[in-house]
Amino acid sequence: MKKLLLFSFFLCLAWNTQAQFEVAITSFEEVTIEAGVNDGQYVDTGDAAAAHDLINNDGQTPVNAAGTGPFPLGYSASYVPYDTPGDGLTDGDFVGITNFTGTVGAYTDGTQGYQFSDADGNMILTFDEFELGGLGDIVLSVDVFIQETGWEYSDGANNSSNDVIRIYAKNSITDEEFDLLNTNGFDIDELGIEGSWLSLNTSLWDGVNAQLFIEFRSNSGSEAMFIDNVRVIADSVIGVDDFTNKGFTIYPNPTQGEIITISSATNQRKDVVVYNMLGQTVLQTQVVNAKLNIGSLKSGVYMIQVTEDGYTSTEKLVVR
Ligand SMILES: [Ca+2]
Ligand SMILES: [Ca+2]
Ligand SMILES: [Ca+2]
Ligand SMILES: [Ca+2]
Repeated sequence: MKKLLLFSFFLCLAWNTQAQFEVAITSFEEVTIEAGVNDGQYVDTGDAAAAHDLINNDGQTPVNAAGTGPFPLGYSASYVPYDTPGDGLTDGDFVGITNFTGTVGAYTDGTQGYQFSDADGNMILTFDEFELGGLGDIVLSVDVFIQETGWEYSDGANNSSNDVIRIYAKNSITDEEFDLLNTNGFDIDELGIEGSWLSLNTSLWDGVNAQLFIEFRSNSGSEAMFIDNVRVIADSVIGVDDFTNKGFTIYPNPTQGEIITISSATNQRKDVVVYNMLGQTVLQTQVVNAKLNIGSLKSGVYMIQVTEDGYTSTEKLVVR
């Protein structure tokens, strides 16, 4: 843990402000919803008394999708019953990717979003892991529309008397969780969050992979929530400007070979340290002829720190 903190600190020093970098985005437009083809109610064919992953059913609204586009972010749904199981999603519910605008008016991006409703238990949407290696000042944002209706206060019990919405990010390394919204212990009716689009956002852990989870516990068709426009954006990237300014270049990067070249304007002796994404040193050496042997590194994302003549800079290194 100590190493990780130190690692984060020096990365902060090395990072420069850049234009925004899009990392992972979904607007729930991966699959086009068409009337009579893949819309209407979703009927779970699994056992409502047992926790299980939900599968897409032919001819029904899809609940899972693989990511598409330049910054793909896929997602998959699962179900966890109440302590005393109810019908779950086996009774047919309006959940999954949707173009229904009767409640929300319009989506915040595009023509589709994702709906949760009447889970008679817990419906959970798990998003693909965000790859954040080499990136900093990361922001996760989610647009949410919570239907205006009468919700029930939650005392934390996993039963049909409790309605809970929880949207949170999880650090893939430490398992630390951070809530964007958690109505447990509250009555949604009293939070002033119903009936309009809310844009929730939070900073994520620099350089560390993370995941988004959305959990929905409800027992009524009038209790619905819509999600759209999930975005992970980075505002900075490791010292590109420093490398450019000092004439530092590392190539090839990404690399598939055993030798990379680290050149600079003055080409003096360089101290090189390579860290893995846990901040652990995996290679430490001096480079005198601009050639660095990285044959000992497994495939993955690393940080390479180069010091020459008292000047230090850090860059992401991808080994394939
Ligand atoms: Ca959308
Ligand atoms: Ca249901
Ligand atoms: Ca209400
Ligand atoms: Ca309820």
